Amino acid sequence: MKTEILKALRESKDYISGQQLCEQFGVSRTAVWKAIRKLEEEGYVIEAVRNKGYRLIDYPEKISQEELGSLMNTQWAGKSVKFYDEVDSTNTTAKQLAEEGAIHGTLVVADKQNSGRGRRGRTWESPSGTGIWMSVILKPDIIPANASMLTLVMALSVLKACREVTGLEGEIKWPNDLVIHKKKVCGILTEMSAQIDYINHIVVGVGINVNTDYFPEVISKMATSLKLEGNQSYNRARLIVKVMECFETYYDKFMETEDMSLLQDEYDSHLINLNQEVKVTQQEGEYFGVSEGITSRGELIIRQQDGTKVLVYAGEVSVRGLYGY
Ligand code: BTX
Repeated sequence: MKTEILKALRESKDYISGQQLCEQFGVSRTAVWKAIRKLEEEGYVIEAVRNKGYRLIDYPEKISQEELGSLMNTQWAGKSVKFYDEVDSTNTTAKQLAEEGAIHGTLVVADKQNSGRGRRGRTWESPSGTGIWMSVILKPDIIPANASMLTLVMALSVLKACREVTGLEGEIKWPNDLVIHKKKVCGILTEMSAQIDYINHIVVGVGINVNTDYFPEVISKMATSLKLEGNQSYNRARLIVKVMECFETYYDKFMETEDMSLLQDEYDSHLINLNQEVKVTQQEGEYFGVSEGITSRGELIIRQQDGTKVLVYAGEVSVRGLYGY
């Protein structure tokens, strides 16, 4: 009820009367009043004027079930949202929910992660009150080999959403990082449960440093936040909603061809070190070459010094000069 009332207050340009809210949601005057009181306790500033009704004046910078539910205007991405104050990892929670039958597009968000995960067992710093730690559950009808491209689709979505909300221009470090001024502001972790030819579910986890002021010493040279780059705080719930809106659009484009054909040019235009020398580090060793952008399947094209073209599927491209090394 709180979510619906908040949404109605948000969408109304003028005062909205108690009577109108009662009729709209089929509840009593007392129920409306109680919901308004609860919202006020949570930090919403709601003006109440006799004979006119209620009007939302201000809202808190916090993420909550109601805040996300009342802001979300997407068709499917994040339409169903689960918010937690604290979890081990939103990817782990999302996987459990997916196994229990959560629908395609379900979004899991936490204010804090106790064991936020990066790739290959690395950790992801996820303190309370500062960042966006979230995972989207997807159940697409595509072959498992196409799933890893969804990391790229999400990278593009986060980049666009950050630009629209903050005006900051990020760059993509293939395949899964977003950097601003050569420091990491966002990481993406895509995990999948699949049979040989069938996907049970995919979880795309996103970590964005939004209002972080300080990082632990070990990552302080390589990490940044939107606040540190933009010199102001940003509303996390609004950014989450914007990411979901962008993701919905890009995902639908991805599904038209089930690859990056329609997104390739846009992705390349944001690729850090495009047409510059990069060092590719893989298990077998490392080599140098020029990054020439992605293929329609999301692989990174590297032109080696002898002219040979290599397609990088997995492994890590570390870029010379990036992070100061
Ligand atoms: P990654 O393996 O590419 O990056 C992890 C590395 O990034 C760490 O080893 C550390 O050096 C650095 N790092 C750790 N925390 C931060 C941070 N907050 N900001 C910048 N750099 C950091 C990237 O993995 C994928 C991260 C995905 C995180 C999301 S959060 C929601 C979801 N749940 C979950 O457990 N993981 C994902």
